[in-house]
Amino acid sequence: MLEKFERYPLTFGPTPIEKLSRLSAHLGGGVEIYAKREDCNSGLAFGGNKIRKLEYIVPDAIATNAYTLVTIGGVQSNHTRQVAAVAAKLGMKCRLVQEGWVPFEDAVYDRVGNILMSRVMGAEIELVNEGFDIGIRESWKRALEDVRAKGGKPYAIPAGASVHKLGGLGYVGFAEEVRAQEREMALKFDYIIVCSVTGSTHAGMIVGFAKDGRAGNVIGIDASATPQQTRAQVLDIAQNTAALVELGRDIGAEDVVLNEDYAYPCYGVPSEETNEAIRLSARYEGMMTDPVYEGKSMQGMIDLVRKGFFPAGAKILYAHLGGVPAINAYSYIYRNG
Ligand code: 5PA
Repeated sequence: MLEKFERYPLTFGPTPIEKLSRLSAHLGGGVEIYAKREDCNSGLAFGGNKIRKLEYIVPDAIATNAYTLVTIGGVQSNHTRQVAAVAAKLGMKCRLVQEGWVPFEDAVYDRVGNILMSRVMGAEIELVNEGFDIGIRESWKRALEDVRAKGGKPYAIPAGASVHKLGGLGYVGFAEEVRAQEREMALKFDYIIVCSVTGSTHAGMIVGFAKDGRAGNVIGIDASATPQQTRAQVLDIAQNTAALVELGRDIGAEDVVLNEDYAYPCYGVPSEETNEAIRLSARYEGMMTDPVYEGKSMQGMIDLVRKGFFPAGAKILYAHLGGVPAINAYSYIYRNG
């Protein structure tokens, strides 16, 4: 589906699919859970889902002769850390706007994890006191203007690389990769679980899996706590991406499955149930997840298994999108494990 698009390799190659046998057994053994390890996809500062998206955006940045990648996220954004790594790898500059999206106060929240690495990688960081919003932000537009005013050549990457014309392509590629792995493994996944916030990961998967009739089998777990906005953004990106890759069929609201039940109490703050899910996956599989994103989709998947949402024997693919560095900024919660 992606043959006509240029890809700049930033990942190691196809990500491994790992069977989570102990977690599956612990949950009653009625379903088979696998994880696709997007968290291990690259050597660029711990990798993650943005690296896969950026492979299709970087050729455009290079073609425009841009010199500074400009993007935005929360203080512990994984996305901004991955953009900082890509800029370093390409020999570009990086300008990051990091807003106060998360009402969480750990003493070292703005010193450790993602933001620490972005600083070490040389990104110029501006902290802005604004709350959570996945839309286009004034602070980001001001940063772009500022780079221009100083004679620089900025390349604009919106939050999560999502509302970018090429932002959905990476996860169309994910679906193609899964199909190839399914052939090798001689199995087919019945459900794909994905954490959704700015939307292009989920949207790309919808388009990629629509190709073999599985759009509705992609179960988005909202971690934004503003699900109406996330749902609308997923639909919009999926429709634009479908047109771009010439999918040959329209994507409609009915193709977007977004479960809203696990984002509480708000974006970036884990519930007690999220923390239990993080501990469960860590203790049964040695697989770490984070309190902002993957802990919530892990919680959602576990709860849906326990509720009997998936039919007996179902094969479930949990997309592990990365994000573990942020757990350092939540040190007090996990001080005793
Ligand atoms: C993020 C996003 P989307 O934004 O594409 O919906 O992906 C959600 C998601 N898992 C899931 C992890 C580990 C993520 O980092 N992170 C954002 C960030 O700034 O880091 C874009 C919000």
